[in-house]
Amino acid sequence: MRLYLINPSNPLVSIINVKQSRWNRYRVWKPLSLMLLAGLTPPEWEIAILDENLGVPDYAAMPRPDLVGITAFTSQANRAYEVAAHFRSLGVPVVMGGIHATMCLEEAMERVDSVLTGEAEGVWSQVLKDVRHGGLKRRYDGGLAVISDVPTARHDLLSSGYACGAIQTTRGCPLNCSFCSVTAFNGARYRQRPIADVVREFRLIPEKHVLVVDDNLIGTRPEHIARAKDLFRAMAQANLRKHWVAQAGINFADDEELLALAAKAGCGGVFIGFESPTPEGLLELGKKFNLLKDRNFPASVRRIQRHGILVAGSFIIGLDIDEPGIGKRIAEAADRYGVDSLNALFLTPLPGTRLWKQMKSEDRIALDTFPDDWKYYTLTYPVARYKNFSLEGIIEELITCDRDFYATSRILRRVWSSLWQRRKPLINLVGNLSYRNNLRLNLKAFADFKSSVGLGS
Ligand code: B12
Ligand code: SF4
Repeated sequence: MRLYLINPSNPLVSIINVKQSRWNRYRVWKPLSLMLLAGLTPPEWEIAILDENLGVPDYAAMPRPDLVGITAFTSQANRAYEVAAHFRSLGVPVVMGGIHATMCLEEAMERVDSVLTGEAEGVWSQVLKDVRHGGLKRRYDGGLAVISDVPTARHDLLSSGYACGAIQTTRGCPLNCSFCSVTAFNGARYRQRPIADVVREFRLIPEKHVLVVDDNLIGTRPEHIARAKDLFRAMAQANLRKHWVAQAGINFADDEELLALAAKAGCGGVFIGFESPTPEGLLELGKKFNLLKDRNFPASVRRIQRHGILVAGSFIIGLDIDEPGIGKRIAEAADRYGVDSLNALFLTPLPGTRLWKQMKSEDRIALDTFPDDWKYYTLTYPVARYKNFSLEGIIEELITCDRDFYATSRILRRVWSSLWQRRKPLINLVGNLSYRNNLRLNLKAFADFKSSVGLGS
């Protein structure tokens, strides 16, 4: 029995042809869900994981599979349906799973043979049995898996073409930000994998650099932090020799022992969602957590960096309280906080989130020709009706934000300070130049976007 597991591309994101430049290997990330699904699949199935981000395969020239499994974030949904249509026209059954199919069940059910909502661990073997017996059901619901049932992903199946491996050590997030799909998918349940499983799996990752895909690496409560410390201790003890980056809350900065252990375990960088430069903005987004303990952001960032860990800061633009000039204000805040890089994104109503429900009820979803418009739900295009901005106006704010933060004088200051603090100056320089280079690509992408949504160029 032959199984194809497919990660569809979004041409607006996958502007990169990996084969054109070695550096592009650093800009594609492994689809861990498919590697994990492969880990759940019994050996009688011959599996190929096909990641369209490495180039779209010539499906017609490939042997006919017995089953196709497709994953998709919302931004990949319409390409997922195109791929599904191709295989269904050959009579091959197609199962879809992942965040988009879970949040937009009816839409997906109209376009594939079967949808698996929630997590696959508890039901995937049943799906495969049903396929063998010709009795595939229209819907399976995996709910939330028992965390110790998460198998080791098949790292051997996708070993070339990428600079970084991927692993997951926790699922979910204890917080509940209005714009985020994670709590919509997981409930507010935060689950931590057994430490021995994580260490064993780390050893199987062929790459030296690893993305830890957790939404919130350390959690919020004392017991979460204690377990994170135990994990880092075990990783350091196992002498894994991996360099990894992860996402964490700003509370990562609050515990010197945690930081020292993370650095010892190989942590080289952390993505932190600052979201808004004002307390009102944080309240609007449901991220009060960042305001606790009279937080001093520059001091927190500095504490993390002192352990040789780079900080990438993320902000959201287009809140109801944001006013013209917000782009400049975000760039100034990020500079003041001292982050090594800035990722500013448009407020985007993703299906299933509180923000989606609110904007839908207020008729504020601007790009709503679905599934086609899902391709713009990358957080890098404005897709809603923003309170104080036109679509053109908000694009200008984002361009100003990026131009200000990545101005040559600011890049040089950041690189100088990382050199002075012996904190990966080369990575800092390359990272900043790469973001700056993207600014040109973004201008082209915005011009194309404006003409396709009828705003002129
Ligand atoms: C790693 C990651 C990335 C990586 C992608 C790596 C990759 N190629 O997969 C990078 C950094 C590139 C990325 C980019 C983006 N991401 Co992202 N990302 C994640 C993150 C943190 C982890 C994904 C992961 O590996 N999870 C681990 C796996 C095991 O979990 P899983 O995917 O849910 O899979 C389980 C089930 O869903 C199910 N399943 C999944 N697929 C399938 C398929 C079949 C056939 C079956 C049966 C079952 C099944 O079984 C699995 C095991 O139980 C998630 C958050 C999250 N918790 O998922 C956000 C997340 C998926 N990303 C999100 C977003 C918004 C984006 C971006 C659009 C914007 C951005 N700038 O971040 C871009 C778009 C990329 C694109 N190509 O269009 C949102 C998506 C929401 C949505 N409705 O789509 C999430 C949920 C984060 C959030 N805060 O809301 N992302
Ligand atoms: S802290 Fe991050 S992962 Fe958690 S709910 Fe907020 S945005 Fe989502």
